[in-house]
Amino acid sequence: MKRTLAIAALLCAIALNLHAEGGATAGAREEFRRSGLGIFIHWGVSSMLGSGEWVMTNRNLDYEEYRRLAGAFCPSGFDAREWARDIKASGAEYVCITTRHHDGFSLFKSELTDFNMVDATPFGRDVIAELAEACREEGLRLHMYYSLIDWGRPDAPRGGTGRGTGRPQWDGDYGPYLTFMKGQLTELLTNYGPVGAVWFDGDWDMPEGFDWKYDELYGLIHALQPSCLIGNNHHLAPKEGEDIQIFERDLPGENTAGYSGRATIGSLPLETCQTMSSSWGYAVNDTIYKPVGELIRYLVGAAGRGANLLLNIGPRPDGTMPEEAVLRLRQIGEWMEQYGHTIKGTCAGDVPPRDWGVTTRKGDTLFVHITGLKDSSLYLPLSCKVRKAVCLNDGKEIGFRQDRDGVLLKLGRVPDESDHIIMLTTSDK
Ligand code: JFZ
Repeated sequence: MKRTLAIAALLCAIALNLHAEGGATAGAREEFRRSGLGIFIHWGVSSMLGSGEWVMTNRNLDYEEYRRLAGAFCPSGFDAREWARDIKASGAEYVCITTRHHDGFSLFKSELTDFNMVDATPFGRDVIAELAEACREEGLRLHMYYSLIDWGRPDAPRGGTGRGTGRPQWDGDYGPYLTFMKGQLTELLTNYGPVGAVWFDGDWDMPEGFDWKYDELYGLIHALQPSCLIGNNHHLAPKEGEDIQIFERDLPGENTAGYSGRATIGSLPLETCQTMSSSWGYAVNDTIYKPVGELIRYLVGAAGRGANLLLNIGPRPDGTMPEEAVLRLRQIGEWMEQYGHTIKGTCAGDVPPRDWGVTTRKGDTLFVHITGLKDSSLYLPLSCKVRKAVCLNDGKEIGFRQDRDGVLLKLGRVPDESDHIIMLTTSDK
């Protein structure tokens, strides 16, 4: 009896502990944390207008006329396998795609609205089904962006955006729209195999205090796929039921884009999303892409803050990815091939982010990522002992001098690579 009790108590303690650490999503959270890089895709009928994914509200397009765009959406160059291969080549571990953005267009077959890829377009193919299959083949996890906002549905909450699309007045009853979203989420989590994460967006559109009933939405997701992660781009501290914390156009701790001022960093796995060019969704004149060195520094900067980078591409209306984007995927991939192990599976390192760069740690190895230094030596405050220092860019050992408070690295020259990496083997003092 005593033994049974003890075992029961132990099981209970394990269950409680599991719950505190993420319960059924604990494993998926850790896998996510180790991922380093994901690729974001913004694509839909809005891509056809070539002015970004906010074109419907930015230009006050009529909601009924907008739906007719779908009748011309026939992306003859769409090839999910090519997307997945190009993405895989970057070293990314997952893909997050807009299954439905604020304009309300669903990229997947849905019984709950005709405004979807299969029923409303001459293309008639389920893009999400094809991408899910291609991702499985390439070993990429699939994440689903899902908008809470809908600028075309009369029953969707009327927030700060989408006010000029001609929809009839909202009656204030959230029930029918909530039912619609639950129906769609059920489709998404039932018809496409394992979903790595659902990525909500649009919370910020309604006045503070509006109840989106996350308990019901999140509960449904975890009931359908217990290990599916939930993230929400609400720019606030994580809410109950969420598995990851999302930052937008900012590295955790920064607030350059003005979105992250209220987001205190919690203990959940972190992700920050950023564009390769300026726009999320395809824009004809959005041709200036960030140099690959800048993207690598952003990726490294995220890793040094314990975050994954979700790097965006806006495919063209014909379904192809801009060459500039494909080139960068390849270049990032070449870098990852050599140095991916210095960010994937690491945690933020001993030295907090500095102007010169960041640190990441894996076991007894500390990686020093020097991304902006105009000196040939660098002093690091450290409480551990350094046994060995190797420059990964040329494989050579470098000199160092240790004192009570840290170590002076003698780099031998002023670093000029996108990321000059020094690998330190450390031990306790
Ligand atoms: C959101 C979307 O609106 C955007 O289209 C894109 O999908 C991006 C990844 O996420 O961006 C936001 C989020 C919040 C605000 C503005 C844009 N905001 O608070 O004003």
